[in-house]
Parts: sequence; C-alpha cells; structure tokens
Amino acid sequence: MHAMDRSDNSASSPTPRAVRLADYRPPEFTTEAVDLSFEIFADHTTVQSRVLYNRTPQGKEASFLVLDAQSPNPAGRPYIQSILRDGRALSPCNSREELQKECYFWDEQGDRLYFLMSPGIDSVSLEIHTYLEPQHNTALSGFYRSDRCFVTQCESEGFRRITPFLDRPDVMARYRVSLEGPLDICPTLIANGNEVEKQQLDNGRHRAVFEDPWPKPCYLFATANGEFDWIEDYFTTMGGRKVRLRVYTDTANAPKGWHAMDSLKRAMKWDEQTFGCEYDLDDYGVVAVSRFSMGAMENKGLNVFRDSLVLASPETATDDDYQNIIDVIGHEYFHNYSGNRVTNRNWFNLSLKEGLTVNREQLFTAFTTSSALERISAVQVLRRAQFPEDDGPNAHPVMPPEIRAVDNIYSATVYIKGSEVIRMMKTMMGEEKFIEGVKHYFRIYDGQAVTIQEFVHSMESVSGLDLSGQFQLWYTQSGRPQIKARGMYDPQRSTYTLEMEQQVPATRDQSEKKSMLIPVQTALVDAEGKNIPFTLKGMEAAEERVLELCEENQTFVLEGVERAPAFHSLLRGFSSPVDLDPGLSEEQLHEQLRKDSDGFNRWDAGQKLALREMEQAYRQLQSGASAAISEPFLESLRTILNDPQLEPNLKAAALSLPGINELEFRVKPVNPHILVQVTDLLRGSMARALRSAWREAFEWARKGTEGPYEFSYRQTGLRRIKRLAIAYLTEAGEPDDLELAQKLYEEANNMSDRISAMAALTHHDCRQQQAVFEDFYSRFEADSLTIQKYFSQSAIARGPGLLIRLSEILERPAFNWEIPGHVQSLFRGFVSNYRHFHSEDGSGYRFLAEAVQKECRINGTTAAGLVSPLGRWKDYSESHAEMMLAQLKLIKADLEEGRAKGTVQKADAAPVLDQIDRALPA
Ligand code: HT7
Ligand code: ZN
Repeated sequence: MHAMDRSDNSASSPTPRAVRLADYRPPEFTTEAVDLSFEIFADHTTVQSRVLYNRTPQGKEASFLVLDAQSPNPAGRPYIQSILRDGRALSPCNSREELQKECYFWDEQGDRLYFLMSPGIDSVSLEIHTYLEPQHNTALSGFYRSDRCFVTQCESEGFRRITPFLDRPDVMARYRVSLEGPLDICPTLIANGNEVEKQQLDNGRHRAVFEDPWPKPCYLFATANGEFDWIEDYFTTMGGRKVRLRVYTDTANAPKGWHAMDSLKRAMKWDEQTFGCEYDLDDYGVVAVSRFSMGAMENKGLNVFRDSLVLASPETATDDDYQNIIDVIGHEYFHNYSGNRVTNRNWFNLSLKEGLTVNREQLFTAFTTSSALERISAVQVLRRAQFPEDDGPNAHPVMPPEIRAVDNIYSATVYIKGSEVIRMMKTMMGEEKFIEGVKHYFRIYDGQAVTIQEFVHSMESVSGLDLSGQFQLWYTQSGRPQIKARGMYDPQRSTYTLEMEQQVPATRDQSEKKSMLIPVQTALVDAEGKNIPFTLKGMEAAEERVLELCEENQTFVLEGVERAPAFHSLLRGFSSPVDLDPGLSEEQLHEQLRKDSDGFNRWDAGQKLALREMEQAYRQLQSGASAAISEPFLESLRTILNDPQLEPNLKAAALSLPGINELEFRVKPVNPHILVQVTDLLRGSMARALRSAWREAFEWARKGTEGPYEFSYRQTGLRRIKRLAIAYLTEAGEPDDLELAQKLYEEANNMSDRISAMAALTHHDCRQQQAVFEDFYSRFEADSLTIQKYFSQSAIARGPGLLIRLSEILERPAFNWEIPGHVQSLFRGFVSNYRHFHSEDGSGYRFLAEAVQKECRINGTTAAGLVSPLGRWKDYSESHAEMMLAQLKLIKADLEEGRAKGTVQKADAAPVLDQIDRALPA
C-alpha cells in the first residue's frame, strides 16, 4: 500500500480510495538498520527510533522522503513528540509546500510524514520520539495492552502506529531493540532475535537489548513485555543447532501450553524432513494473548497467538481446538521460510506467503491426521468460506489488482484459494517436482521480497510446465468455473468419451471471463469399485490421469477401456477449485458413494446427493407443495452409519450435511424462511429414520471413548460420532433423550463431550438445558477464553426469545467487547442461526448492525469480520434484501457521522466502509 498516491484520502471521504497494483513502484528510500528504544510505563510508552535512510536508484529525482505515520492514540497526548534530523531538532509545519530542511509535515489524514530531500542529499538520519497509550489501543494494531502484557501486531500496517517508518514489506532491515520497563508489571521483556544485554536499573526498572541478525520487513517486528508464565523445551535442528523453545502465557496457564509445544516440535521436524527447512535462530517464542484480532502472527522468532490457539487442556479445549492448535502452530512456524526468509514485495502479493503457507500447513495436517480427512475438511472450508466470496460483493482474484482497505485482503480467496492454486500445480507436476520447486524457490529468493511471478517461475523451471499463460488466470481472474461433464462408453471401440464444458460466471468485480486451465484428475470405476485402466493419446495405460481442460468445450477420448464403467470419477481429491456437475444419474451417485476408490469423491457423492435432496425440497416448498426426503438417500446414510469398517472420522464427515450456502447458491434469490424449513425437514427425517442406528452409534462411540481423555485420531472420530448422534437423538426433544444429553455433559471428562451435549440442548427450552448452561457459566465465568464457548452455544439456539437472551449475555461482566474472541464467538454463531438472523421482522439484521456500529468504535478489523453476511443482501428475496440493505445504509451513515465527530477512528472505519461500499448498489 505504498509508493502510490493516497493524497486524496481526506476526512470528508472516510472510505479509502483504491491503491492499484499497476501503480506499484519500488521504494525511493530504504534503510539497512533500525534502532528502537521502548520505555514502558504503566499508563504510557515512549519509543525512540533511530534510522539512516538512503536514496535508492528509483528515488534519484525524489524531493521528499515520505514515511508512514498513523496515530494509535484515540485521544490524549500527540503521537509524534519530537524529531531530530542529522542530530538537529525539527519543527512541524502545515503543508508540503511550506517544507524546509528544518521542519517536517505530518499529513495526519493521509498518515504520511514528509521531509524535504534536496537534490544531491542522498541520505538522512532521523531520530523520532513517539508517545503511545497501549491501554487505549483497542484496534490491537501497533503496540497494545492485552491483560497483563504489552504486545505488538504489525502486519500489515501496524508498525507506523509505533514509529513513523517506510511501512512496506519491500524495505528490509536489521533491528536492534532496547526495552526498558518496570520490574513489577513487566518482569519479562522480549523482542525478536537474540538477547545481547540485560541490566537492572534504579527505581525498580530493568532493561534488555535484542538484536535480530536476519533483515526483515517491519511487519515482522515484535515485542512482548509483561507478567508471563512460560514453559520451556529444546529442539535440535538437523544442522545441530540447539533451539530454546518457549511458550509464554499471560495468566497462570502455562501447563496448558504443552500441546502447543509438542505441535511446534513436530512442525519443526516435519519441515526439515519435507522441505529441508531448518530453523535459523537460537530462540523461538510463542506468546499467547487474550486480545488478538486474527488467529496468530509469524513475527520472526517471536510468534504472537490468540490464546485459543495455544492453550489446551481436556477440561477446557475440544478436539477441534486441539487440532486447530497443531495446524496454526504449524502455519506460523512454516512462515519462517514462506513469508519471513522470502517475503512478499507488496500486499497485492499477499497470497505468495499465505497461499503457500496454507498449502504447507495442509500437508502437515494430513500428516498429523489422514489425507482423506484433511482434504474433506479443507474443501468444506473452501466451499463454506471462499465460494461465498466469489458469489458476493467481495469477489476478488487471488492476486487482487487493487486494495481499498488492507485488512480486507486477508480473505479466504487469498489464503485458501491461493493454496488450491498451488495444489493444482502440484497435481500437474507430481509431488516430487513440487517439493523440488518449493526448495528451489526458498534457495533462489532467500532474503528477498518477491512476487507470485517468482514462485511460479521456480515451479516452471523445475517441472518444465508452462504456467505463464492460461494457468496465470487463477491469480488474476476471480470467480469459479462451472464444469459440466458427460461420459459415453463404446464397447465396440473400447473407448470412453468424456465431454466437458466450462463456463466462468461473471463476478461483481469482473464481467468478462476467459476459459481456464483446469486439471481434472480422472478415473473410470467398475461395478466392483475397481479402477479400469485406460490410455490417452497413445500414452501408457493408467488407472488415473490428470486431464487438462482448457477449452470451453473439450472432448477426451479414453482408449483401451476393456469393460463398461459403472461411473466416471472426476476431479478426484478435488483437483481444482470449481463446481462440477459430473453428469451422473442418482443411481450412479449412490454407487459412487458406496464404491469409489477415491475417499474424497466418495464423500462428495454423498454431498451431491444431499444437495439434490435439499434443492428438490426447497423447490417443492417454494411452490406450496409439501416435501419429503427420499428413502434411498436415508437408506444410504443408514448404511454409512452402520458400516463397521468405515473409519469414524470419515463416517462423521459422510454424515455431515453441506453448508447452507451451497444450497443458497442454487436457489437465488433465497427465501430464508424456506431454507429453515428445508434444514428442519432434513434433520427431522434423519433423526426419525435413523433413530435406532443413532442410538447404537452413540453407545458404540461412548464405549470406545471410556477412560481418560486421549487426543488421538481414533478417539476424536468416535467423539465426532457421539456429537452427531446426540444431536439427532435429541432432535424431537423427548425427555429421555434430553436426560441422555445432560448425562453426557455431567459425566464428561473432556470439553468435546460437554460441547456436544450443549449443542444438542441449546435448542430446547427445558430444565436440562438450564442446568447444563448454568453449570457451564458458573464454572468458566472468570475464564475469558473458555466462556467464549458459552457465547457461541447460546447464539445458535433455535428456540424463541433468542435476542432477549443474547442481549442479556452482552450485558454480563463476562462479556467483553474489547476481546475479539468474545464478539466473534457470539455473533458468528448468531449469523449461522438462520431462523433468528433472517427473522421476518428484521430484528436479527438490526441486532447485527448495532453490534457492527459498536465494535467499529473499538476494533475495525473485528467489526469488518461481522458485516459480510449483510453484504450478501442481493442473494435474498425482496423483503429480506430491503431490510438488510437498510441496515447497511444505517451503519454507513453512523460511521460517517462518527468519523466527522471523531468518535470513530479512520483506521477502524475503513475496512467496514470498504465492505459496505462494495455491497451497496452502484
Ligand atoms: N500473517 C498473519 C496476518 C495477521 C493479521 C493481519 C491483519 C490484522 C491482524 C493480523 N494478525 C495476523 C496471520 C497468518 O499467519 O496468516
Ligand atoms: Zn499466514
């Protein structure tokens, strides 16, 4: 977001203007070394930065040195206290035109700080003193207070809120950081790199100095200071370096960090063995804090995490929490190469580090669970989080061509679809070449800030593939191809002709689309579930091949097909992020569900059948007819549930229904009331028809998990079955079943079972529900992390009176609007609750809009994460659409007024207004 003119971002236009990738220019000035001194006090912190800036060849003509500078203080003392230029104090002036060598101009609306640089002056040394109020920095960007510690979050543009600087990832420097603070409230002082000095001072203060030998962009700078507990362990790298590992927590929770510690050691080993990546410092710190806007941050050698992604004990964390910790600890660790050693040149290329790191994380997850389960879970997330982006106002390519609010590019498209694009490369070149390509990329671009092009070139150079032309569209074209297939067997010729058609629908950001290169992993399967070998264009016979669909209509003739396939199995393992109509009959899909040798496609056949049932029911109800779920579909589910061979995690996945957005996509404009009826119908039918099977499954899973809690693949799978079973058993609200759920809660020795019971009971207004929820609240009221589960389980309740109940929860002392996890757990649960969020009187929309307005005055990143469901108003039937749109307009008007009055910070309003402006009619 730099080297591009933002001078027309004024107070009268609170919505930021776009900056464009096409306008990117390399920096005109740079620096090699940054010297920072923090002086921490209970109610404020001062920072002194000393930097020598040098002209670059691109800055030959530049008349100004322009630094990024944004005040983090909502009110109170000025951010910039004083500036010395080459040792001489400067005074402020009022415009760029007035600038002299002896003064500086701070354009506070544009967040830029100007210095005059006459021709012939090629370097300047600046010493800048800033004043910070971390306890008031609720945006949690820059240097802020989280409970008993002071911590930083600099990605993507937080460093400018600590000190004015060239806050862009292509300026990389070495950091020396001095930290001084009071021993009582900051007994621990840490920053990236190695501690090189430590000393006790007078007045109960102490000081520590850190040097990071690795040049880094400022978004990777971190410091954490406060009252920490920690656990410690060591990892010896493949090169023999002994690395001290520490997990810091800001409460008395240190023992809950051991699962994170184990996960870290596994990730370090795995990255050495898989990609040859060896850790490169003597220390690695993971700091868990309660206040954090996103999941975690990969600062060099000093990661900062939201507490939920570090702390775990059987009593407070579910199996999903345990798995998330493995995944995110891995993700942040893998950034040490994909992001830190090789970083992105600008934020348009964010997917360079995030897509690749998600991809590496997914490989690690598969290693810690199973390939089939990992793939199913990844595609569930893609379909539920990324596909709606394609279909809505936030549609953008993996490499966005413009950015209005940088917070909004941390999207499912950049992260998850970015990973899918890399996965397609792997599918086409094979695993061995893929690993070689990634290693080559790390080696060639080590220490540099590069673009997606450089990654793609690395993959081309090892594989010989041409990824430059049509394949490149995966980075520049938004949206998702729709594929239709048709297969015909010719027994005379022993050929199977596959006709495929692709169409890329227009998205809100791009109307014209080109055909894409789509790798379709293909097999032909016989009635026994065996792959039938085939040849293609004279190549050797194979049981499975990647067909490259490039044209709008393309025919593939598979030869040497010795027997008639029962069905074709396309897009195996979900080889491309597309929508596929495989052109199979219902019977064939049932057969595929039972027999496909590809675990992913077996699962997906079930999803396709479920969607057909749901769509059919929707259309029937829409036309005023009654609807029912078909017996063959329920029979298939029964077979799955009773299958003693099926691994429990995969069984649970096969019994899980597609996300509601997948149905929405097919029936737009959506009547949410009918959607609720469809989901009620499906759940009710599955509960009734499979009742005895659910009972047996519950008992079987209960027995299989008796004894002490174990976070193992098997046990996790069994608890997933237990969770589904208790939900379906209690569906009708029969007293005996509600008792069973209460018993599950009361006898549980782990949080997963407790949550399963709560998720089942939350919908029923009964004494069992009251007992369980009251017990949970009183146990965890004072535990800011665990109580979030109470908020989310309360918010998903289907019964009446929900808004009164949630409003009452929002008033309780346990709920804190300043903790993003609190806000997200309650409101994310609420927007998934269609009955109430889309209630006919619009009260659900109002409830959310009021929360967005409130949160925008606290933390804009969190507020922006809440607003997107309203932004999809166009997808809904007229009366709902109007009410949603009205709320968007109200939020916008309120924020503009807040900006004008100074009650809403510009940085907080920007990501919300950006989302609203995209969503409003042109
Ligand atoms: N790279 C990290 C991004 C991140 C972030 C961005 C904006 C605002 C707050 C943030 N906290 C962390 C997360 C990651 O590892 O992908
Ligand atoms: Zn990341």
